[in-house]
Amino acid sequence: MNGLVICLFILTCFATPIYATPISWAGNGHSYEVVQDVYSWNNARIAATQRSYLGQPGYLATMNSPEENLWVSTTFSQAAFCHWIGANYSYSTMRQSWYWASGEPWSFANWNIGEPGVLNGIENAVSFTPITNEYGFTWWDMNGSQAQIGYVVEYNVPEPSSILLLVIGSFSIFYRKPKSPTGLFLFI
Ligand SMILES: [Ca+2]
Repeated sequence: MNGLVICLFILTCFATPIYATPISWAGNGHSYEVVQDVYSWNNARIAATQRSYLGQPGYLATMNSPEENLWVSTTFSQAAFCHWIGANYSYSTMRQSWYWASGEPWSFANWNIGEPGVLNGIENAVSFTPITNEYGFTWWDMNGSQAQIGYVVEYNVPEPSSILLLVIGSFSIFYRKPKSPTGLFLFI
């Protein structure tokens, strides 16, 4: 699928919103952002690992469930379609299958109708399409050496509420009120 041509055409028709910071999904506590830069799949993969958020390195996003795919699609909407995600195809005789570059198990796919084409070893990388179904953006397999208009990054960072609870918990462990001579805590 020559998705790049289609994506560039669609982008001329729609303004895409930009998000300043990654956004957290309560479903797994991970944070996500879209980066609009014209990269091949492998260069996008490298660029994603060089980004960081709250001290955690990024990686090309993995859609591990219908819920995750739908959340990313609805949260970022037009900013995310036609962007690379972390799926790639291995042509090694040992593997010959789709896999996530992050190493996570392959448990879900949301191919567009007629995909994946694979096309004799040419279409080996995956991007969102502008077409949605009940699980959000469907996927194209594309020639990973060609450029796509951006990529989606995922970070394994806790939700902000979890970080706050961790800080409060740590503070309560290290902070103890002084005891009175009778052994009771002084409430001052
Ligand atoms: Ca994921």
